[in-house]
Amino acid sequence: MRLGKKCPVSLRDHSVDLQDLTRGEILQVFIHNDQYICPDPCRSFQCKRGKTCEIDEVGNPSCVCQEPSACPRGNINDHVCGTDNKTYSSPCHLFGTKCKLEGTKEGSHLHLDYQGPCKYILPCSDYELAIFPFRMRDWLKNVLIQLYERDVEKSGFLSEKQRDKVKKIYQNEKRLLEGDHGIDLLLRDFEKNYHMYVYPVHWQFHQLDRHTVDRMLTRSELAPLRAPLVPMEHCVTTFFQACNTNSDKHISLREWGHCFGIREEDIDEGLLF
Ligand SMILES: [Ca+2]
Repeated sequence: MRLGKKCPVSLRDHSVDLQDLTRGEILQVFIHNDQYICPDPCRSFQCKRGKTCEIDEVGNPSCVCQEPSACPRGNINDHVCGTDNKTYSSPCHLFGTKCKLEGTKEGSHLHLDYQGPCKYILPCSDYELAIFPFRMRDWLKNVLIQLYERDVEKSGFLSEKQRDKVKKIYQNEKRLLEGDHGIDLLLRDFEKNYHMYVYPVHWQFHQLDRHTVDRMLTRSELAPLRAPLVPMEHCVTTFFQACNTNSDKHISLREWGHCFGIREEDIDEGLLF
């Protein structure tokens, strides 16, 4: 049941006394368990990052730029570095700033570069770049093995299909155990046990690929992997730039597979699970 009463913003989502409401033209109050409730039109209204929901004069919700100064203050762990090489107090501050710059060149070039305050990132040498995929592939395999081990204790970390796949890697006696391995060992292992690395590389792509229709990783899809790694691994940015061989801003599954050394014939959409 709705009544011809207008909800003041301060009472949104609260139960109210009808006398407290001003008579308005908008039907905004509903009755729930014998109480009058002022609904909050913003409650189920989604805004994209950098925007926040606001209610206009006629009571309709709309998305407006997040005012950076109104962002939750956050602590030092929330700091992020923007591609403008400025430290922002939190992603909210960065994306609010980006929103306010919408339509400008500065705004379109502003992205979250990495987590943590801006710092000097060492240049990545050719040698470091060349060995990076070996280290990262090994790491991906170990992440999956760890998930598998946790899943054995308490299920819910992997799907059944994933579990079957990782089980084979886990049970392989020739598996290189977790540790800080020298490049020679990683290189030899990749040659000898190449097949163990194929699924982990696909798995990571699938984890990141949120809009699965195009089978492409956009900058924002790559961010959950990239942003926390950059402060620790100075080759991450160069590596992913090099992966994008046709420089079109997206990393396709083929580009991804190639940059991890997966052979053309083993790059398989069927392994994206
Ligand atoms: Ca590309």
